[in-house]
Amino acid sequence: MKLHYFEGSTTCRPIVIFATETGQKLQLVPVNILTGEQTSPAFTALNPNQLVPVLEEADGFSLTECSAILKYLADKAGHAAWPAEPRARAEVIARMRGGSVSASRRCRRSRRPAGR
Ligand SMILES: N[C@@H](CCC(=O)N[C@@H](CS)C(=O)NCC(=O)O)C(=O)O
Repeated sequence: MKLHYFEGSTTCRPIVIFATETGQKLQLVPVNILTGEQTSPAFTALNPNQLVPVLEEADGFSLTECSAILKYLADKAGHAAWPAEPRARAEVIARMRGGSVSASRRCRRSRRPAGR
């Protein structure tokens, strides 16, 4: 699997950590969001929203959104972090939604020029 990612991204890092923890090999494909590589035609074809992370399988299946990618990886690994029991699963969704929003905000803030 390929992960299109940016080294300093708070939405990419959890995926790299979780894949490592669950023994899933990722081929890391750097996308420099500071120089605008996320707006290239090739990357835009992968994610029209022009955001990392994007996970890409060898058969062409691709997935955006950090929390969706984490759940997909947990399903593939049969990991308890993504439980089948409805209430436990709903709690994971609630916690991940909060984490994703604040991580994404932190990421955008860190890219803003000083003083803005
Ligand atoms: N909701 C998305 C947010 C992804 C996101 O904000 N990615 C940032 C890096 S942390 C990005 O690619 N920014 C590029 C840009 O703003 O042009 C997710 O959770 O995956």
